[in-house]
Amino acid sequence: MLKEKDFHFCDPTWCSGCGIYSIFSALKKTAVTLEMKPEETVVVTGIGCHGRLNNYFKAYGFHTLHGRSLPVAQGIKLANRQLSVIAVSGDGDTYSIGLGHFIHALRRNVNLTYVVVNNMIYGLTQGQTSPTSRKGFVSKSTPLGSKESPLCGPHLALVSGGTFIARGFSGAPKQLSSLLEKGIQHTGFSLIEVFSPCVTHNLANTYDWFRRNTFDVDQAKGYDPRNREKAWEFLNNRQRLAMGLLYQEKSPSFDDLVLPVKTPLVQSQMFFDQKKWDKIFKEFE
Ligand SMILES: Cc1ncc(C[n+]2csc(CCOP(=O)(O)OP(=O)(O)O)c2C)c(N)n1
Ligand code: SF4
Ligand SMILES: [Mg+2]
Repeated sequence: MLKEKDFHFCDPTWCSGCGIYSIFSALKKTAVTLEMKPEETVVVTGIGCHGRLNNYFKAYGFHTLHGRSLPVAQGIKLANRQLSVIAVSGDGDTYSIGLGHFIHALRRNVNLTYVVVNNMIYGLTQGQTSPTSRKGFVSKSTPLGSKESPLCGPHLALVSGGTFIARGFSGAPKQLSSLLEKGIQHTGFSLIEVFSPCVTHNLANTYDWFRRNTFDVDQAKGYDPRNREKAWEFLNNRQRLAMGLLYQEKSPSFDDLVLPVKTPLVQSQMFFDQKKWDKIFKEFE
């Protein structure tokens, strides 16, 4: 049986105390629990501090363009359904430049896991306001305080047809591992947004801030992750941000609907009809 060290390629260089360390650890733990294999796993990342995760996690990796981890991850899964595909993105990567991909991936429901590292800031570019930054947030790009309302990823996921919507916190590693486990086992697209403090550039949304401003849905009255209305209600709480497994439904994945077998495309028998091909070519002569 593999151990966590088997998924550890090299030591990360994130700032000391960065929340992403905890996500890296939780991912290694989950890989061991689910008996995943490095050679059957792909970690696809976007651009940002989160994007370095695939350099450290021992598996196949693809460091894509800014906001583009989802098209690549979906393509990989559809080309080889035998792989476990985990995409890792950021709040800027997903909710700014990658927002269109996010919404379509939710309604498409390809069988993969999407982790959004939400530190409420652009970390890699050294501290600009992001779509999840709180109103009034002072940063290099909003020195007078942000005048825009923050966007809520899980809310968007719920109205876009998401079938697994969860939110974890890098300060709560046990819950995070459990959410990752459930997300990877879910059939279809699983979204796990993770509150992950950027200790260098975001001095407002600290570990303490998240502890004070969040609540766990599974402790709340009437909690049932199959209940869409309840999830909506939890997410509407503007005072405290909802955490945990917010919503899950059973629905066939896109891969199940369009690909009849699990054989990787590269090993599939392609039925090539030379006559049909010649006919098509003739039309262009
Ligand atoms: C097309 C393009 N536009 C802009 C950038 C500059 N850029 C790099 S990372 C980044 C934001 C990253 O923020 P986030 O996704 O929140 O990641 P974090 O660093 O916080 O993990 C931006 C705007 C880029 N690399 N490519
Ligand atoms: S800049 Fe922020 S997000 Fe990036 S590694 Fe440092 S603490 Fe983490
Ligand atoms: Mg960020």
